Amino acid sequence: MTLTAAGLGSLLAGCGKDEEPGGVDLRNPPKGPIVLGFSQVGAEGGWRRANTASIRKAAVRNRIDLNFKDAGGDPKKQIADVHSFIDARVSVIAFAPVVETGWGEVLRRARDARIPVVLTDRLIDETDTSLWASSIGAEFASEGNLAAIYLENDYAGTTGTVNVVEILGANGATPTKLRAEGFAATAAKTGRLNIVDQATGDWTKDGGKAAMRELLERNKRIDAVFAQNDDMGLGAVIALEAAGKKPGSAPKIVTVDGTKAALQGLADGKLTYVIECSPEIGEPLMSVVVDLFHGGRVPKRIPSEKAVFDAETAAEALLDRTY
Ligand code: GYE
Repeated sequence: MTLTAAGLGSLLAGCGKDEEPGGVDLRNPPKGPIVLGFSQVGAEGGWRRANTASIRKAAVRNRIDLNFKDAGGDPKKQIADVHSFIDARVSVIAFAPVVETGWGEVLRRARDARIPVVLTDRLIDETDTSLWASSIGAEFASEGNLAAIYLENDYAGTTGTVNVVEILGANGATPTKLRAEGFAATAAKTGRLNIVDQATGDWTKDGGKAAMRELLERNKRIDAVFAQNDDMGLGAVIALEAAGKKPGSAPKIVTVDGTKAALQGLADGKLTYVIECSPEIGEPLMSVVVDLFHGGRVPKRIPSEKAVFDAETAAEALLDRTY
């Protein structure tokens, strides 16, 4: 078993105020190998595939046995998968929740079995925050804030309201809720951006295309589109072009994620801005898993990277973007 520098560091450092203990008795340290039960949302698009690849690669690099299960977007299957990790007595459980609700019972069972839990990417709706040791992911409300700020800036020096439609991710997921809240909060501050309509695109390209068609039917004037992820935004581009529009300028389109396909769309002028939400959380996850396995303390919250791309910065980032 290899102990990474990060793992060793926090093992020796002891505990800070915002840190949570692992479920392990230090007087009786566990012996390797470390087994991580990881439950993934599914394979709905480019971001998710890159997230899975990052986790698989980091597990190999950190000599962690990965018991990987794909929930296929089904919340019931995902909870059953987490139960199966407890039955298998894995060392640590991590999961990216399909939806926020329904987690109390299985997580209390994991706690009783002294198996530490890490949330990745999304959050859950449980008031007892001791049910998980750490969470790693993006601040989704900030991504919504940034999308609105960049869009609004483009209209500086002009007058009148800007009609925006929103393409939402799947119901019940943290980024769907918080990206919408962040966008709406910033839009409400100045009143410049007028959110006239919303449709659900389920995170997929096809879903985004169908949602955009619906929005075009229902709304005479659309100045801008906020698509909550790249895949849906790229689907919207197809629907807009089919309707004779010029996506990227009329209407403008802002998306979130930062996949290669979206950066290419930006460089080609078909998208206006892309807010980055990095899927590469495999390494920080494995570092936390190693620390928990050894009974070390870990930060309760580990934020992931973000940035904003336009056509110019996208062309640069494309040179080394792998997903
Ligand atoms: O934006 C989307 C994926 O939870 C941050 O889920 C993730 C989101 C991401 O399906 O593309």
